[in-house]
Amino acid sequence: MSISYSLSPSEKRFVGWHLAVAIFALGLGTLFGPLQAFEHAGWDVYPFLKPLIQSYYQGLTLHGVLNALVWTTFFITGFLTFTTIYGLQRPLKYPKLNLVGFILMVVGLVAAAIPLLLNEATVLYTFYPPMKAHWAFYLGLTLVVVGSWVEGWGFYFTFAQWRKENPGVRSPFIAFAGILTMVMWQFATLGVAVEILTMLLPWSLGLIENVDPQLARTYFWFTGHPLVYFWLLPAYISWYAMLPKQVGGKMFSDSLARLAFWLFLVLSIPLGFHHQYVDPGVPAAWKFVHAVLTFSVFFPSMMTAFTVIASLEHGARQNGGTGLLRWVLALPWKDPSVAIQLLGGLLFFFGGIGGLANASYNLNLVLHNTTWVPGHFHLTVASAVTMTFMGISYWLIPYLTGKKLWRPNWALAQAWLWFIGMIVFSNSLHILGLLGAPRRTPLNAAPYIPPEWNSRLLQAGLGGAILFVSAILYLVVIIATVTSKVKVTASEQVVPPVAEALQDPATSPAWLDRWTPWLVGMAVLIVIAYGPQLYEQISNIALNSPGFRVW
Ligand code: HAS
Repeated sequence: MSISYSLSPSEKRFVGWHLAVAIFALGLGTLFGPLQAFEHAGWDVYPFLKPLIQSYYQGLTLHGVLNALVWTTFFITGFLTFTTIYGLQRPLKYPKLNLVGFILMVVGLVAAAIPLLLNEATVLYTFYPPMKAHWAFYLGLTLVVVGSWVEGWGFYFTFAQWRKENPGVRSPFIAFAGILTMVMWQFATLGVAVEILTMLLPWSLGLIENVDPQLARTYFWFTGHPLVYFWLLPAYISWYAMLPKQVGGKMFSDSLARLAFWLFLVLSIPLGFHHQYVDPGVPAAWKFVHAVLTFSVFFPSMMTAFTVIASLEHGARQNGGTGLLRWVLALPWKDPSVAIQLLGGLLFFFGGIGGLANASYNLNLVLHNTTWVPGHFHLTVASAVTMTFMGISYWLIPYLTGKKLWRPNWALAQAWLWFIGMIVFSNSLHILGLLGAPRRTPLNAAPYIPPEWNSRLLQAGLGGAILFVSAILYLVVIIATVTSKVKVTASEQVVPPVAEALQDPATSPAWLDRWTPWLVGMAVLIVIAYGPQLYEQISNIALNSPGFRVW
């Protein structure tokens, strides 16, 4: 079924505002990335940024919060607004509710940004206590999360209305997958909501004196791990259902795509202890349970790899592609939106394999807290996810604004530079990690650097420089597109790419379109994997650590 629906001008503006905030955050946050890389290479510019930016750690916190939290959350809520409206081919049921959600997110962002910029919240993006930030930072983060929930409720009302009017009809994939992502996020963020509301906020306001850092970490990673799938699933929506159309093909299997999303719903949350393998307060048996569940979430990712590549191959063969692997060359590599997503997917193979190394307990003891970990997440969130979001923006922004993408060749160069820069950068971090270099450390200032790290530190600086050029190119292309005076003609209007499935989705099993069993499965698994430990840690709560300002 091809979709001919179009968003109204106000809906386009609404989605566009989400993207504007997201891209602004990316633009600002990404500036600090190369500064960290340059510091490693011995070109420390932080002393010159005073009094604006006080330290490496303030820069690192801004980088992590703006890129990992703000760029992603705003882009995703905007994109899911699009997939809900466009997928269901109907306006939001309560657009004002969604507007309230967005306003809450923006107010929260401003509230968190003030202490961040004033160096009052230099606690990195994981904000582990006992490092203590200004209360406005915690309040701001809470408002961003609550605002995204409110937007999610708007999607649910819209979906419920659609379902009422279309009983028995298979839900359109992009709307289904977007709403599922939001449901997962709403359950996942309960951890951080409890952490902030019961501990960090009252503590920072002076209502309680001390916190329990172990319990806080458990709450945090209840959210922190599924957070990575909240970033990834919108990219998967594009890979499963949009990229195939962009390459001239069809979605290889609607059923497999749905199954993968259901598995992510069930499996994303109950595995946070793989971030806490070294925490003394979590018993080994529970670390083992979470390790097993971590390896099970590998399956939907491999299903994704096979299904998406099958769709790409189908598309490439429609364009005359032949051979066992030569068909790859028949993909539209000149289209920047396609190329950047393919390159992001290729990097994700390596990020995923690194993730499996992290998840293996014995290896984790070697890798944890080394630069290997940022090496891993620059291939996942900063490559697969960010490159896909950039690729989406290369068609979505022209669609929303009615403007032509400015200089597609520049956008193509941007894609390849990000790819090359990330290979250089993440390779150096992975190797440095294996050599024992600690993460979150201004290595240039460390007195213990062995000579064998030097060439890799320089490599990190080089990668950072290439990524910096790519980021600037991205911003230039987007700003020039939005501000261009030239409107497209009717025949040049972008039609959002939504692929048809090879087989009619109506023939796929009905249980792949039923929410109850999967929601129950998710809840049961969370209770099994987290219930006993949460009970144990809460009943033995040790509020014994005062706050520290280590910056
Ligand atoms: Fe991770 C730490 C384990 C995936 C992000 N991870 C992190 C942190 C972040 C992060 C931000 O077990 C650091 C947190 C912090 O600050 O402390 N991660 C995994 C595992 C996976 C995984 C097992 N991570 C992700 C994704 C992320 C992300 C996705 C962001 C989006 N991670 C860990 C562990 C740690 C960790 C431990 C803790 C480390 C420590 O000690 O602190 C798996 O889900 C990965 C499975 C994925 C694959 C790849 C499949 C390949 C596909 C590509 C298809 C290709 C296409 C292109 C479409 C096996 C789907 C084709 C192109 C053509 C041209 C044909």
